[in-house]
Amino acid sequence: MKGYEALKASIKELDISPAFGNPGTTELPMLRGIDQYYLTLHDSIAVGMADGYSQYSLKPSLVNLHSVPGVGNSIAFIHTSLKNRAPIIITAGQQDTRHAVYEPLLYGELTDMVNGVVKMRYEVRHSNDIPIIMRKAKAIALTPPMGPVFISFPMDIMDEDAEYLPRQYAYRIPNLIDEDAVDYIANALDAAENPALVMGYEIDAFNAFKEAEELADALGCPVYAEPLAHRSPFNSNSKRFAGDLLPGSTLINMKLLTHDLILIIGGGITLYPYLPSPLLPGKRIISVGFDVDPRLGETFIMNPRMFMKEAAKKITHKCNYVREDDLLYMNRVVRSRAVMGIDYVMHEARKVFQDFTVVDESISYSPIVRSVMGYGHNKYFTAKSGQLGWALSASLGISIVEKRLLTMVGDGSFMYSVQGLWTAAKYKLPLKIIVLSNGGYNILKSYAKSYYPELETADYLNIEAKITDIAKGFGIEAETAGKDLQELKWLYEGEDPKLLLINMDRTVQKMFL
Ligand SMILES: Cc1ncc(C[n+]2csc(CCOP(=O)(O)OP(=O)(O)O)c2C)c(N)n1
Repeated sequence: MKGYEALKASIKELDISPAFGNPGTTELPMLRGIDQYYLTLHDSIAVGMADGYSQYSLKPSLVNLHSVPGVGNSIAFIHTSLKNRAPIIITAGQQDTRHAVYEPLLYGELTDMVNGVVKMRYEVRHSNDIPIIMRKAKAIALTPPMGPVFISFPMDIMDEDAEYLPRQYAYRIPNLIDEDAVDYIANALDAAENPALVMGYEIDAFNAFKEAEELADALGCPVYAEPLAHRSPFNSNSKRFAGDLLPGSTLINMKLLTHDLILIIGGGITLYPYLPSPLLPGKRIISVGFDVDPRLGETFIMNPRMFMKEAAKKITHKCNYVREDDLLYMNRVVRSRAVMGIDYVMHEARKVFQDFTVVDESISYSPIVRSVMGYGHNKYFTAKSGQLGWALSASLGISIVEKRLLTMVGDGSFMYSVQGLWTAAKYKLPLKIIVLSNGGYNILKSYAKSYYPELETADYLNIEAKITDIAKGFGIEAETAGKDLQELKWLYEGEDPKLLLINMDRTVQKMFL
């Protein structure tokens, strides 16, 4: 057996397909070992595609990048996959080791390039090591908090003789539970006067919605979503759901002012922009999950689903929080109809795409997209890093396993990975894309309005592009919505990839303090 055949055997043994990539000559030796391959027309899109696929299916997938140029082009996406806790195995071809000493074309220190953005990095030195490092790579990618790993494959090693010793491979999400810690936390909840729950992405990643609601009902207290959750943190239809925390320290402090104990489960606190107040002064904060943050307070590493199941049996009911109805909702919808505001657009979009999974990069519209479309298992995804271009790329990957998928992107965001449309057309991936067009970088204008008013009208914050023509150029059907948004039904029909452009109100709202 040769090195590339050992790679093939490992991929089969570990069930880590498909592969997403953009190849070069350095990858051709290893590509003989990879069967199921999706081509993307920018290297980084392959990483986003794998990220979406693997987060949705909780199954590692492969990325194949082209040595220094491909890895370099993809660093922001790899960083996003680390933040997103996406279990992906990133590979790249490396120059032939027999002349590496001359630093030939395409040669570079690949493992140094990915330093800080992956959980493990390794350059294969001997073909016998391929199956061994692949086993380790999968295990590390899947160990919570999950994330990307990187392996570099020098060209010549793929044609060396390789030994492959088959092994039985098993992986289970750890059912870790610490009974003493559960008692300790249950006592803390009992001693608290007015506790609050903050839940994060692990509720979705480990499908713990039932246990989360049972715990919230047992306590009777409100559940807030962690700020900028990148996937669903709670069932938003529950009467205990108190909405998203915003990512500013002052705003969080105000929201949680009346609570003395904050129990964070399966997530954390993401901040932006900087606000001068310290975070949650005087509060007792306890975090539970696989991905806990000791900067916030006491931490306990446990499977969050198992923890909630056990804790719900031990605590006493103490509050009776029930979310108030949003009585002004229809008022906002009607008022925004005249100007094509986001409340109207989302009200109409929800009627058609209610039970779809949403991939969101709508930026300034995101708080409303989240609240109208709602949270549930595998129902909402966005990038945790703030990087643009992710949503279209991730949607390509998710659409391999989920046909009912709606991608909501801003016109600015759309342009970062626009050639992803080619991949959608080539593989007939059932994308339904809504581009919310306001002619520029609205969030930057809004930020400027609050902090740097002289920049609000800067011309470089405006962008105009013929988005429907661009989509058609890649072979995607595209329409522009009229005032009554009838085209949403057209977008819904069939399984071909389609794009709908909605020309939005261009007023710059004051979104920041
Ligand atoms: C890769 C990358 N480049 C630049 C930015 C900075 N950035 C953040 S939001 C934004 C504008 C997004 O515009 P759009 O998608 O149209 O949404 P809008 O703000 O108009 O709602 C930019 C350029 C970023 N986050 N990521």
